[in-house]
Parts: sequence; C-alpha cells; structure tokens
Amino acid sequence: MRISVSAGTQGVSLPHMVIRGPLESIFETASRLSVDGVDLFLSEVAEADASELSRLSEAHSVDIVLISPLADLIEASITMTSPDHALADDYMCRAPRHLELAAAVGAIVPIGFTRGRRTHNDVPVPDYDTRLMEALVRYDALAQEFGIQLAIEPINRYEIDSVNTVQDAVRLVRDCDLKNTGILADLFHMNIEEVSIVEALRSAADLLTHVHISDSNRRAPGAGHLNLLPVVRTLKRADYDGFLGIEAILGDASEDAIRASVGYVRALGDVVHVKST
Ligand code: LER
Ligand code: MN
Repeated sequence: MRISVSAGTQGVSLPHMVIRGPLESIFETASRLSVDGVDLFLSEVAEADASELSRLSEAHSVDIVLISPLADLIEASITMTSPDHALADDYMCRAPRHLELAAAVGAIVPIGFTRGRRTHNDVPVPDYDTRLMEALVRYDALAQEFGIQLAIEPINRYEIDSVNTVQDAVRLVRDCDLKNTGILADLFHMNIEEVSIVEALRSAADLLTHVHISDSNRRAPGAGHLNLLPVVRTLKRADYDGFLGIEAILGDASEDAIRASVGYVRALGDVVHVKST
C-alpha cells in the first residue's frame, strides 16, 4: 500500500502534522522518508501556486495525495454552512480556486471543517442539514467540472458537531447522489465514534477515497492500543487501492522516529495477505 504523511506549512496549527515547514523542505523531507505522498495542509489558498507545487512534487517524486489550502477560510468562518449566508456564498465563490489547484496537482480535497458546524456559540444554524446537502451537491458538481475527487471526513464529536461517523458520511453521499465525493476514513476519529472500525470500513468500502492512520491516542501507529492488522486486512479485502496517510501527533520526533513509523505502516501492508476475491 502506498503511504503518505500529513504535512503543514508554518501557518497550520493542527498538531497532527507529521512534517512541518516551508514547502520545499516538506518535499525534501518526504523524499528522504521514502514516502509515496503528502497530505498537504496549507495555511491559505493564496499561498498555493500550482506550478510550484507540481514542480516540487515531480522533482522529489512525492505525490500530493490530498490538499487542504483552506485553513484561512475556516478560521474566518467561511464554510459551506456559515450561519452568515454571505460567508457561505463566499466559500462557494472561492471553491473553484482551490478545486482548480487540486486538479493541477491531482489531489483529493477533503471536506472536514469546511462543512461548517451545526451550532455556532450554542446557536443552532437554521436548516443546517438542508444547507449542508445543498452545498455538497454544488461542491460535487464543481468537482465534476474540475475532474477531481472530494472526500467527506467523519470527524469525532469533540472537534465538530456534524458528520461524526462513517455512516453519517455514507448517508450524505447516497442521499445527495454525489458523483465525485467519497469518504476519508480517519482511524483516530473512528476509534472514538464507531462501534467497529472494521465494520465501518467494510460498510463504506466502495466509497473509500483516502485513509488517515494513527493510533488510538493519535500518536504514531503502534504507539496506542489499536489493532491495525484487521484494519489493513479489511482494506485489502475491499481492494482499497488508495494511500494510507499517516496523520499523527509525533511532537518533535526525529526524522529517524518518523521513518520508523513509516516502516511500521509499510510492514503492516506487507504482512497482511488476503486471497484475491
Ligand atoms: C484532518 O484530517 C483531521 O483528521 C481533523 O482532525 C481535522 O484536522
Ligand atoms: Mn484526518
């Protein structure tokens, strides 16, 4: 299985970036780690230059698996369902810019915090579910135009109050009849929200676009109590041919420690064999 690692430029405050730094150094480090790709979180859309990203990706033979250049929008509450409709409309006006960027580098665009919250300052967003579905339909139509893949990421209830389980996401994709939107399954969130990680993955097998892997404590795979072998076996049985994206809180881990985490995940893929269906 191909492996990517999460990578954030300086302005990205998310703690679960495996690599952090200026773009050039992100690709240099990813290349030294011998990973196949990066899940790239940029602090702002304006920071992103498609030709620069393509040049770095090609020069270092590191795919840009996922790109989320949206931190600035989220921080400004410019999301798909902002209670201020002008902000929600602004998100859609800006969407072509970041979808075009993703198309230029062949990356998936995640739908995580950009979906917006169900409540703001304890005030429910009126018609949130309807607004989210309408926004997803519009966003999916844009993704079809740009020929890119979107992925709804179920995120645990302590980080956002909507789409917490894989089934929540499957229901949205099916009910909205989305064509270019799949599911980004993140094991950390699934360990909190799912009755069974394996069953949840199995139930969404045909929609799995990307997988984020960390352990139960969001540390490196192998550093918590998740049994990852059944997870990898389930992915293989589902003929999942995407990446395993290591997205974990590694703190100030040395490059050797990160390399060991990559080796651990690669070994998981190597030791699990399933009969071809
Ligand atoms: C993003 O991939 C994620 O897992 C969420 O925690 C938001 O960062
Ligand atoms: Mn994730």
